[in-house]
Amino acid sequence: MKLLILLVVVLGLVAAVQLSKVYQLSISLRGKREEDISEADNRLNGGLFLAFMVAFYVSFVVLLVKYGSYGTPPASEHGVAVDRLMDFNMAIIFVVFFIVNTLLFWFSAKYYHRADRKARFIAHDNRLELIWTVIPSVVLAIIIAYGLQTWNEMTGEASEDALRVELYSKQFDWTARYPGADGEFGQANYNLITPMNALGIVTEDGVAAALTEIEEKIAKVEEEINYEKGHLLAEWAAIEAELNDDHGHDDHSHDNHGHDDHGHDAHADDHGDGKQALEARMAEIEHMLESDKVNILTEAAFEAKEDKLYRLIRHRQRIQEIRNFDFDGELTAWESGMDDQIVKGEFHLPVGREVEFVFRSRDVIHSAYMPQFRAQMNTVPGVPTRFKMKPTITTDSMRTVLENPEFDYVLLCNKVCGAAHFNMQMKIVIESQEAYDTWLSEQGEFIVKEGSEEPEMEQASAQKESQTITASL
Ligand SMILES: [Cu+2]
Repeated sequence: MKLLILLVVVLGLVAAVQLSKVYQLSISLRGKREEDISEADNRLNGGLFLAFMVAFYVSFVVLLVKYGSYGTPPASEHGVAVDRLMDFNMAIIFVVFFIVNTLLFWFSAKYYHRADRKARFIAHDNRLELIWTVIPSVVLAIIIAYGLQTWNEMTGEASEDALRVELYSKQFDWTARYPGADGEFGQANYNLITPMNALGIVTEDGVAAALTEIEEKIAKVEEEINYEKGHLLAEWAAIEAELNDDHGHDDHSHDNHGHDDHGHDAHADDHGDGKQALEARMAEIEHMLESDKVNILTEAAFEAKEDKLYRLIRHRQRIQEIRNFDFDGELTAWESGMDDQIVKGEFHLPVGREVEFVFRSRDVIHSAYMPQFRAQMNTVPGVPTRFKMKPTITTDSMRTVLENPEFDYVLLCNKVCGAAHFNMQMKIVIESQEAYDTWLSEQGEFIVKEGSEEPEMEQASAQKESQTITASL
């Protein structure tokens, strides 16, 4: 099909070239020069300009009527304001659009070239300069002032009793967090992100779990480094050489053999003890070489392992610092995260109550876009962003209004953030305060209990998530 279209385009171009050649031939046959343009030609072109203007305006109006609506009525308080702002801007743009284009095409048609007419030359006119400077300046100032006012209303301080919800983005899904009974979000730290603690919420158990996980990783890499066959053999050979060399002398001139920095310092102060220690180490190496933990690594892979170990140790240190820094003998900072409620797949909001959204991102810039509420905010790693809004129409009412029982509000990612960006969405349910309270009470609280299995909500939300994905596929 694509090939067919391409063929038609190519053949069309060939035909056009051939026709223009025929036209040129016919002109030269009539004994006219190619660049001679008659007044009839100019008049025709002028008329065509007018015809184009009319077609242009008709198509503009048709498109506006067909696609000009925003789809759904605004479902939030500030959504109404945003639509009003948009309509105001569009009204100004339409007026300017019609004035400018009418002048453009009308003048082209009216003043087509005629041999007996001479153009008037105006070098400068202060009055004109003033008009086309002052009018746009005033209009732009009004647009900016009006826009800023609306923006400030959306991003201004939320009221005391506003509901607070955090939306957390990562490639490629959304997570919503409710602050729980205490109304306070627990602090979060990216160093604490584990499969069980996807938002990195700071709690004592969370820190303990993250430390356990990192200790396991460190132990594994250390083992891989310590049991590298090439390095073990080299160390063994070096000790043997040193022992032979040392025979009868007290010579410590042998320096590091490139592996002693892993904590197996073979040097000792006392000659006899030193010899004993070296022999013990040799026996240990022989034993280690027989173990099935022995692995063989290239030099590059070995260095990569050492790098990894260094990074893991740094990571462990940062986790330990959270404890030193935040704990400080006071429990509240740790406790406020414990009753946080984390939901995936869909989140609920009560109708008619102000919501303050806080946005965080784990990896790249995403954008939280809630089209039916006319709301959008970038989510930026390391920089929490926020805005407030008040939903005014429940999901059920909107379904009735739109006569679409399938309708759902949706949170989308509006930044092309990677391969599965298209599927980065979350359902929003707007309902009565009572229904919302019931729903919220069914959501589990966030506590990573030591030795417990995966938190229930993680499983439930994973299920929901897979449902969403299947539904949208
Ligand atoms: Cu995204």
